[in-house]
Amino acid sequence: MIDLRSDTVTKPTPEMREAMANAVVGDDVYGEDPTILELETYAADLVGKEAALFVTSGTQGNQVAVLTHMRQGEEIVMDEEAHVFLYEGGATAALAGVQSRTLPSKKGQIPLEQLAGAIRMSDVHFPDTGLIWLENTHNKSGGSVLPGSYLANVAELAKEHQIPVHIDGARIFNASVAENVLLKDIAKHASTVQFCLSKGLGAPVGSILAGDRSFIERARKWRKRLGGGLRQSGVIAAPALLALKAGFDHLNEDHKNAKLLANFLAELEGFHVINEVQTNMILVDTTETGLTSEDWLIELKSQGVLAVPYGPYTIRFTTHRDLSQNDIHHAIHQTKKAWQQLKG
Ligand code: TLP
Repeated sequence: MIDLRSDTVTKPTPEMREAMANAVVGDDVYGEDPTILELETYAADLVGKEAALFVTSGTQGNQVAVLTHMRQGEEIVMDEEAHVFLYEGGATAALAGVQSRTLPSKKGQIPLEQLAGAIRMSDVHFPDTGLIWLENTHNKSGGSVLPGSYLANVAELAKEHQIPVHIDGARIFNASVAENVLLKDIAKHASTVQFCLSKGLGAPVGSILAGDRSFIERARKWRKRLGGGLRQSGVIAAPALLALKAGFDHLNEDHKNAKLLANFLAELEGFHVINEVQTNMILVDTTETGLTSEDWLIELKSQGVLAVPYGPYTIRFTTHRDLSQNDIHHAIHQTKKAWQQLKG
């Protein structure tokens, strides 16, 4: 099987497994796990923040951020296709009791006038705007990168209104590599950033939430309340630390592979690649084939290729570090077979 469902499907490398076996550990709830402490310090430095917290997942990192930044009844401004709005089970409402103000965006970029217009005035009738949310890369539009100029403009607006900005940087490494900018230069536009260790980097578990020291101390308490205070978690921090220290230039390969696959898919009659492939995702619209994404996914699976539906007529393909260029050539070959089967 060539698994293009997500970059979350990677398996730890032999080196990562060795690091897990040899990890020096302690009880992290007592703040005594040296490997976790090293990972948190390393990660904070990488994104230019004072402190960082290891969390179990991107979702937990995002939700701890919301809980720490906000109070019940406040409002978050975000784009209507944000992962936190679409794919986190309504957690912001269920856990933090906050309201989401969702606005249309182009590839994750809400036009600035609309963003400014959504910030609430002080009035007894209105919720207070407690947070502005950005996602980089932007998943639903196919891994789009938010330009530095846009981040800077949002940061300026937020500063003017004294509202914190959070970046859901589940794939911030892809953004950094695609634009050739330092992580720090992306993260500097936000008060807090969440990034995933278990996506492009290939670590098996975990994410990081980074921000200033006092924020991270309060976040630590929220993580505990959510059951995310782990004990000898150095065993899962060790492979992540290894992955971070090894650097992430290898993501360029994933991006090249995505372009290779996209070029092929665009040539299949009735398939339309609807995103500009900037990182590791390809979105294909199948409407013109007269078949739904589910129809295609069933046939693709029987040919040994896995992908996910991103709408009734949209398929997402995602490249990652467990797929070589040869695997992509094989996926192309098998996709051709699927096409011949259904349309040939
Ligand atoms: N995204 C997953 C699915 O949930 C859609 C994927 O396969 O892309 N923020 C962003 C931008 C994400 O893409 C994801 C995962 C998360 C947060 C949540 O991370 P986890 O899965 O670690 O909770």
